[in-house]
Amino acid sequence: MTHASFASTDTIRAMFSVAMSRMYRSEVPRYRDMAQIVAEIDAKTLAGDFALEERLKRDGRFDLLGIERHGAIRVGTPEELSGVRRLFAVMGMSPVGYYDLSAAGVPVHSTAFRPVTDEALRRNPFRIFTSLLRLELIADADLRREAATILARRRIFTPRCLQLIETRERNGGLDEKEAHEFVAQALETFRWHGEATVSAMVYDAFRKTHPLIADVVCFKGPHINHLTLPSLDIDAVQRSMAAQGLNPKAIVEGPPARAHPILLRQTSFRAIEEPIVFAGERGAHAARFGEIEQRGVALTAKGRALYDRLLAATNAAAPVASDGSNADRYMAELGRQFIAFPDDDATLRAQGLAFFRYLPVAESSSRRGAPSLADGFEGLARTGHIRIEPILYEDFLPVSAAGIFQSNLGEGGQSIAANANRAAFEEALGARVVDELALYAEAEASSRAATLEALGSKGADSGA
Ligand code: OOG
Ligand code: NI
Repeated sequence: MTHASFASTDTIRAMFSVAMSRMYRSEVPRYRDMAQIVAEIDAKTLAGDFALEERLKRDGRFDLLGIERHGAIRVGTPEELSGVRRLFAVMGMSPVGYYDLSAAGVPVHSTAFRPVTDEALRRNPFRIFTSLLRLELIADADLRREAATILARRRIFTPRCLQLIETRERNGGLDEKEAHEFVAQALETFRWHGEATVSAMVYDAFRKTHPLIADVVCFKGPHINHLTLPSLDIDAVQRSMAAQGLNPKAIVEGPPARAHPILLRQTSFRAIEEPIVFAGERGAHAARFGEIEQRGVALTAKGRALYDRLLAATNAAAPVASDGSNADRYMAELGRQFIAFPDDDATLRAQGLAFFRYLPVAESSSRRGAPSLADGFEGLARTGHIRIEPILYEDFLPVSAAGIFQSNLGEGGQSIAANANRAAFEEALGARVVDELALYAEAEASSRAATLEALGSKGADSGA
């Protein structure tokens, strides 16, 4: 039950995302440069497409331009993972989805902490992609033990942060003053620390085994490693980043550009080397980068299977070299493969490939007069009484995520065997992850029921 004097979880999340953005912009100057490019290209895109602004305003996305959509952290132990779960719960963020990245050679598994209701997503969509290091996938037993020992010593939450998490768990919410304090305290967990907790020698040993281990184990906490802005034209941002020397990754991850976007396209500028101090010596570590994303319609299990198949075929036919030299060939092959993915809403819907939201059209504005119950749902849609809109994909893609990891971790490290283990992840998390497909299916079904009810034709839903 919520209490009148509690700050809303949406408000706390919005405060947190603003605070994170401010902190990151002050810490990573290149991120400011990227944000500048994104803003310029958004403005240019809007100027060239008047209908776009109206569309964005209608679905609540216009006011969210220029506001971070997500960030990412990597934690080292089950205790840290369950701790961040409790922290994100204060802001109305639940773990959604299980991502196995070992399949792509990265020794982590992950979830996304995010708001789950349409309303909360509209108020502030900020989420944190969170990965748990899997030491059990590392062959060297001595190194594994050493990493575990170092991790067991660190405390990633301030004492006051833990108190406020407990207060919220006990009372069901935080008042406004506590909420402000909570955001300031939570920020400490994700801040960059320029001093490593180990010697340069230990760091190098971890780095050689796998660069991810060095990044997770050798620091005081799970520094935020990137923030991500939405873009209205990700290909233009990619070109502009390259032109301005921001060193973007070789390819845009995800599906190709389409008339009707699906899932999620992402790119990032590569992590920069930053000076750090090891016990006694100076060195450098590359961790932090900036990312942009452009989202499209959420796919059903059937649509997702088709996407996965076409992406795998692309990677088999034209794999991207680690130096990115054959990126053009990859992008051309991607375009060729995805010809097999229908690119209009009617076909996507008719073939059950994507999720849609339904809205009743006011009688006066529908062209065909009063809705007729006998027409059934599809009939009402055909006669313009129901508006059909794509449901936006709010989650992540494991192959894309692995590509983002790899372009920022740098070369080297042992190979990792594929080994998904959702049960172990949920055990560490201390909770089940929410099934993202169930969320989309529920959003579609409830909009359908509400639409029929609004049209006064509950009986018309004969399943047509
Ligand atoms: C997370 C990479 C995944 C995305 O957008 O797919 C991610 C990481 O590098 O820790 O954020
Ligand atoms: Ni990301």
